Amino acid sequence: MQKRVLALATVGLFFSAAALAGGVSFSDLDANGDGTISKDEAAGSSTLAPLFTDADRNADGGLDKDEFAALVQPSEEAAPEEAAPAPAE
Ligand SMILES: [Ca+2]
Ligand SMILES: [Ca+2]
Repeated sequence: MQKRVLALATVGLFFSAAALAGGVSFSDLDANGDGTISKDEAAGSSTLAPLFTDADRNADGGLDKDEFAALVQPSEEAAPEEAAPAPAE
């Protein structure tokens, strides 16, 4: 069991959005297999957790496959929505 924890910790060190695309699948993160990565499930990933709110584009509290795909592989075809005002203050 110790080995597994170490392996997970090591994965976490170089876990990035790019690594998400390369090494971790949607189903790996969707621990309960309900088709959505909940905030709790995302919390298991130190990289995905801080990205969660951004990635949850429809703000329903979970990442569906489309949202996850957009996160790990920013689409060249998707219409940019960067113009949306950010509630910074
Ligand atoms: Ca889930
Ligand atoms: Ca969502």
